Amino acid sequence: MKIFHNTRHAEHAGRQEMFRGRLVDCHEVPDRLRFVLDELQRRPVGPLLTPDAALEVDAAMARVHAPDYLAFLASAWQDWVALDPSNAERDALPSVWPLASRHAFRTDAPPHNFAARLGQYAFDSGTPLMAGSWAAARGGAACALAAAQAVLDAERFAMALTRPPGHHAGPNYMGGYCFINNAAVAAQALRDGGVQRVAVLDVDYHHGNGTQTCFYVRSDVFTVSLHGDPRTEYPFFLGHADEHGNGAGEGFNLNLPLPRGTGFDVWWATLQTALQAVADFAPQALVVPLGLDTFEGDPISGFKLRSADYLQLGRALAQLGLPTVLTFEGGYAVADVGVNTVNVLEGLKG
Ligand code: Q9C
Ligand code: ZN
Repeated sequence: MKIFHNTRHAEHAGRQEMFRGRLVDCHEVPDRLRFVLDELQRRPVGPLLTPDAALEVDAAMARVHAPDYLAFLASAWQDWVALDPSNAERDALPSVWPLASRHAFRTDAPPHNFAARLGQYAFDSGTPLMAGSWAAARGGAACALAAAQAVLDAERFAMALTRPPGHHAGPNYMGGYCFINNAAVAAQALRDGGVQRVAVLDVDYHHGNGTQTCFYVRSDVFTVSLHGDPRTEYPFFLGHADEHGNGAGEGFNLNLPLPRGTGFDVWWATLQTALQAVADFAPQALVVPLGLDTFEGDPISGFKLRSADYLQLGRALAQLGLPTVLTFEGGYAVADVGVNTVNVLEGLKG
């Protein structure tokens, strides 16, 4: 198993996120990835690599994200500081949104004001953007592309070990601690490399709204997500059981929402449904947005998985018998995220 890690991840280190009317310390911190790397030192599962600098990461991101969104991200920090020089000491968080066109706010007259532009491209105020966010997110996309390339080159398993995470980022928006959708970049890279059918099986606690949206009208990428019920859980506005895909994509999205408080037995039974759906699609490759926030000790989530359960998850994923790319998503019980992640990888390797 090849593991591509993002050497620039720590350049993204948001200070605070808005939560219910106040700023609280960020959950998505650089230590998360350090704990995984530390555990990989103790229990190596494969070589730790960095992506080849020759990989065409900008082209790969542009296959998933809109050009204006990528341009926004690339200059966002500089534009934030230009809005007010003292902003250099503060992370950027949005505070005004256009909602959707059905609410009669115009989308045909894009604002010049940076605070407005940030609101245009972000769906929550929990995703701080700072000086190094773009470099870190772009470095993560390179890891996703490298992992997809490794699988195209006949590696059975490859992981993009990177943060910030990606599965909440859509074609033209950030949110949920995510900027670039690494799983979508990997899935699209597999398609572009000649894989005809790709399945995405998202096991993060939160619905993979960004990935679902990237592929919602397509039949070549089947998206499945097993997550906390959006009626009570973030991201709230997508992830319901009746979202099956649209147009050519009808029947190629499956959501399996579960109530907050769900324990391993019910989660495991639901995972079997997800695995069967993936198998029925008969994909030639699999992408797994791997969130470890299903853990019982996670500070912001509500499932009750234990550390040993992640070995089982790894074994179950391996039984699909598919070339597999994993991306590192959520998981905020920082001291346990390394053990839980490497448990999945050990289970995969068998
Ligand atoms: N104070 C991922 O797991 N905020 N994103 C919840 C908790 C959003 C999670 C509020 C959670 C986003 C990749
Ligand atoms: Zn999550």
